[in-house]
Amino acid sequence: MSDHYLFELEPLPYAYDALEPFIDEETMHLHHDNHLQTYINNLNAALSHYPEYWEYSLTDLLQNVDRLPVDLRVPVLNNAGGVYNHTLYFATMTPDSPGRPEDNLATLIDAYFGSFDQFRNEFTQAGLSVFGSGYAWLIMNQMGELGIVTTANQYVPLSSMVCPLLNIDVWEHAYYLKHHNVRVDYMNNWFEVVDWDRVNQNYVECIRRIGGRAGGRIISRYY
Ligand code: MN3
Repeated sequence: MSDHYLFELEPLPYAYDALEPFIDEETMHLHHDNHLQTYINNLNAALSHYPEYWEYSLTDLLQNVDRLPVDLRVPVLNNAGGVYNHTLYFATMTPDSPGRPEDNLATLIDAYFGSFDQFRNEFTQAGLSVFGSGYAWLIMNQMGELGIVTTANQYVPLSSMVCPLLNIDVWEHAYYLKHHNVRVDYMNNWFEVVDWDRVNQNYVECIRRIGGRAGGRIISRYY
């Protein structure tokens, strides 16, 4: 992915059928090649009239949305959000999932949620609570603390104080072909393919980006 305009679709980091039987091949084709491509096309189309933003990364666009020209705000929220959210979603799945976090991340999740099973239960409840289309997220704040949030549509919990580590797309297009309307089955299957190593890398990057004082404390405790 070029990190600014013109944004381009990157291939998946694994084969379309690599997440079978948990996430089906046809869904991955449609989701990546059609849905994500459409967000990229729409974002490029919106930005094409505003060369002054062609150097902006997705993060720059999303963090400065209130300062953009009025005509750009909704297209950026929807489409830069759509690109960011799907890129994270596809990047944090893998056919080689260890099934649960390991090492430092496991320690952190235990510290903030009690246990991985408790985290998994809370995260699943969050995903099920999204009415309509949206996402559930594992996020880190500027204190280095972990939390679970949900968002509607393509909104992103991304700011100078919040950094996303992991998300699950609970729009129906993410699961309807295989799991029909049973979102909990999809979420249970998704947990089998989460790339916890990647989530741990995201945590380290988030500490770098927004970590601040307390982030340093967490780093020195766990790294
Ligand atoms: Mn989607």
